[in-house]
Amino acid sequence: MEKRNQTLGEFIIENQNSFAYSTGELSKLINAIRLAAKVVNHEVNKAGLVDILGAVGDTNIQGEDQQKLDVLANEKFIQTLRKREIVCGIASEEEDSYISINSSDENHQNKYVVLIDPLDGSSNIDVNVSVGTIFSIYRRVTKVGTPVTMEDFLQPGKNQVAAGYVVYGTSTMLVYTTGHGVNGFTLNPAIGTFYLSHPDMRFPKAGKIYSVNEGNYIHFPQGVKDYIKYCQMEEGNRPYTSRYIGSLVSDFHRNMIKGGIYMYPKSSKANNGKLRLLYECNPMAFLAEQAQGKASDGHNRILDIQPTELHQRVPFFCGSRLMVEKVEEFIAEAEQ
Ligand code: P6P
Repeated sequence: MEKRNQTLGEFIIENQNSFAYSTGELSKLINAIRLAAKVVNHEVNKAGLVDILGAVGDTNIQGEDQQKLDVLANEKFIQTLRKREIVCGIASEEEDSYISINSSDENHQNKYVVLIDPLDGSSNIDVNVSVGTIFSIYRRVTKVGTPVTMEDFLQPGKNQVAAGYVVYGTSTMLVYTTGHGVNGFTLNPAIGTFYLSHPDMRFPKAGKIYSVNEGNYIHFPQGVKDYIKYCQMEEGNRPYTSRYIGSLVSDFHRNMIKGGIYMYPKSSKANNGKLRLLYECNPMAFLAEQAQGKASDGHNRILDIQPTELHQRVPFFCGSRLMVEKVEEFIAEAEQ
């Protein structure tokens, strides 16, 4: 029987034994993310009313203007995760390097590292367009009880034990996977509870929506240009529909429900594209594959890429499997 209206808390408990290494810590970690999501949701929803819109006048390591809400979301997630004695390290888009968290209890050694994009799409904040939080969870690979090292963070995406996002949209949803499918929970703001609203989410195998910033068209590789023209041709079930919100989480979420492909290709302006492998592409790729979709850099499976730097960027093609395979065909053909 489908358990709609099951709360996120009930769902976590019921599925705890399916988690890899089910020692209850991963459940506590997902619960911590749930709490931080509610706190950030509260701030995002009132952003227009209090002085947290706009930029802080500082830039992050990406050289991007930090929005006040970016900084606030970053602080809330780090604070919540740090307090719960579950993680031994955190990496964030908003932090130059990773944060090492030593357990205050020498008998309880934390085993998980979390990588987050605390508020993705923040350029949309001041224009009231949806934004999101993306998270990615690994077990550490270095010796438990010792301080984390960069090696704990530079793991290929296929090692993730959990990943998900929060989309602060017309409603606030938390969507995540622990490697056993993808489930979506909608927040009832009146009582602050997430309810299972989208069980077992799947990408439709094909779709008719393509999401890409076509303002960069002339800078794209030829194969990507050819695919975009293919999407626009009057042929069969085409032309497709172009939808681009400028917020990865929102474009991904819509495409997973309706079918579609999201693309952030490399270009002559950005040789590795814009999206970061560790805390944007890997978690979204894990979700995509768990939802029967696909995620590649145009040639290789995202989850197989061995990271070399914390903030490295990769070209990103993600969504309905047949659409990702089609753009890969165009890219390969153009490179022959
Ligand atoms: P552009 C937001 O900054 C983000 O990382 C994604 O959420 C979004 O899809 C993309 O960048 C938008 O980038 O260059 O098209 O404005």
